[in-house]
Amino acid sequence: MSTNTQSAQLPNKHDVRSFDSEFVLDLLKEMLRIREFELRAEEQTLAGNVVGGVHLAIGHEAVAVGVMKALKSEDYVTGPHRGHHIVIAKGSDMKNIMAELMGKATGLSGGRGGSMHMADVETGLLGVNGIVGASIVVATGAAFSAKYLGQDRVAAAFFGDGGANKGQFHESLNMASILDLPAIYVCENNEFAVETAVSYSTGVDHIAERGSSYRIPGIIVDGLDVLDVYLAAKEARLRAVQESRPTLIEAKTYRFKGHSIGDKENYRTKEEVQERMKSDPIFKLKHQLEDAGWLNEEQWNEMKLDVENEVAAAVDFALRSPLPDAATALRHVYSKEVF
Ligand SMILES: Cc1ncc(C[n+]2csc(CCOP(=O)(O)OP(=O)(O)O)c2C)c(N)n1
Repeated sequence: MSTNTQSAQLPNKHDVRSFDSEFVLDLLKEMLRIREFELRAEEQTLAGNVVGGVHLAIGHEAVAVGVMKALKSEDYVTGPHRGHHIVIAKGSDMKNIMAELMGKATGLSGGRGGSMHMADVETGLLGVNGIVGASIVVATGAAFSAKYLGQDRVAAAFFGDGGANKGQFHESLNMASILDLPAIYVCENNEFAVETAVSYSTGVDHIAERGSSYRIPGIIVDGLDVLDVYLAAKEARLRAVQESRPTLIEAKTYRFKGHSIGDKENYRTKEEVQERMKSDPIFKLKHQLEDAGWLNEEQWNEMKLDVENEVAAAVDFALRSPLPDAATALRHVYSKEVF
């Protein structure tokens, strides 16, 4: 049960008390689960237990959690190479996600995809993808299929500011507009594509402005504020379901870690990162909850312990899991189905 009385008014992103307290506490826990997973994934990578490249999404938690809470479980989601937060927020089991990072048979994609290529059709996750821009195209196709089949579901694509400079972005938004597709395009603008600053690579001040070229509403949100992201995504889903029209959301965020583990980060200063970390989305919401009287130190410690235990169990499971049988290496390479 909620501890606050429900207001008949629409929630206000500046006032945490205009939301249901349990709902907001859940947002906090979801972000904490992602943060803890990422920190332990980094540790496991540095210990040599992870195969392939790993791109951490520390700083992006509010984007995935805010969008996913606005979606229904049957909705489709795609994501880019930086995707652990998306996979966790969509609802996949952390044990299988950690095992996938370690290339184990129990991994979400049977240990064949690694950090950048996880899919979970059961949860509607059509895959995170190492090809920059590909997530946008796949979600556009999923939105088309949902509309064509008359299903009451939408498709959301997550991608970076670099992804928004790829041809697929423009082709997809144009197609979604002319075909009236129930699609939500979520640009996680973390200001860099590897080492290239968005101000250097992008011909507009705000990526959301590009929506107008395709008659698509473009919404700018504070990607470090989960309530702001949630409200925009809710509006976008409503538009997708009621009007079958797409939306472009630009979430202004920042990645607190390097592009991938091992990045020397010569393109920005330590001071800049430290300054930006003062806007940590998790601590922002924690303070809002404390100010509202909905969270005290004891409850926070309990929440943290729960999350730490869950992630520790995932690491343990992954470490103990077997590698895939070498005899199955060619399985899934070719499809037997012919359409
Ligand atoms: C088609 C393609 N080109 C280049 C790359 C190499 N690459 C990997 S990540 C990346 C930058 C992506 O930046 P952005 O889309 O802003 O996402 P971010 O890493 O900032 O989350 C590039 C160029 C790739 N994976 N795919």
